[in-house]
Amino acid sequence: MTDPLALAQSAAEAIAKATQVAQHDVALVMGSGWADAVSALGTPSAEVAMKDLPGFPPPAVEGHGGNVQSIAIGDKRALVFLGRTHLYEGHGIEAVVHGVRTAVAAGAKTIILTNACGGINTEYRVGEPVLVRDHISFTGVSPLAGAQFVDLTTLYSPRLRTLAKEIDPSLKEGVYVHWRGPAYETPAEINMMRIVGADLVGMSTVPEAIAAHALGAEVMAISLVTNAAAGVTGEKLNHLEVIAAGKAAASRMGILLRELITKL
Ligand code: 8IG
Repeated sequence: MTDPLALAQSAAEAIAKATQVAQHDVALVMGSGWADAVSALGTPSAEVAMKDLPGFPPPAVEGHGGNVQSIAIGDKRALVFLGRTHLYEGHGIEAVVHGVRTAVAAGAKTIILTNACGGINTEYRVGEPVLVRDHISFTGVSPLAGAQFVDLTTLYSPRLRTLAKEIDPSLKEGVYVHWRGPAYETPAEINMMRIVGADLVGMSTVPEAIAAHALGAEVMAISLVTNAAAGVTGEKLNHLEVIAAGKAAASRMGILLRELITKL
């Protein structure tokens, strides 16, 4: 088996060649619902398909593979990942964190992770972006192996959260639970999550945050609440609702991300 960091290094070299950008400063991983926010970031100078880069697993749906864009934002160079791999796809934890490891190998010192999630905290409205303050792993799957006892006290950078709240003082914060899926939770599971202190629940972000932090990157994560979690409202969960909430919030989120990157 190839060493995961060597594989990330070769993917980073392929990105440098395809984009003609030797080093990127910041990387963004765009979750479902966030794709429309990308147009507010700027015009990409180059785009490369993940399937043409070493180490990225095949797309979940043929013809709907992810891609990576290079975008100049102020005096920063951003690497934008449109699409990610989730634990529930079954490609293993190394595939889930390959994108962020590639981003760090490409030079990124800051990693901004976005996702769509369910709201457990009833103070959140559908379509509201919420900063991740901390997480709870309900998968227990770590991207790290061996005696790497990485401290996670400030995993979600207090500095970046402060910066985001300076730009948008209405931003709330919350604790995100990582759920393997692909099935959503039962109402009883959501009730358990609320009792242990969770505000948001989704199927991504946590392994990527840990892997990026372990490599020394500064991490921010921001969740778009696209549905009330199971049992919260009595309504059933609906994937179309998720997509509609993302479209409605896209320009607000894109402007926030752009401002944040110019102030890094
Ligand atoms: I979008 O309610 C989205 N992703 N686990 N639960 C979990 N993941 C989600 C949810 C949700 N909504």
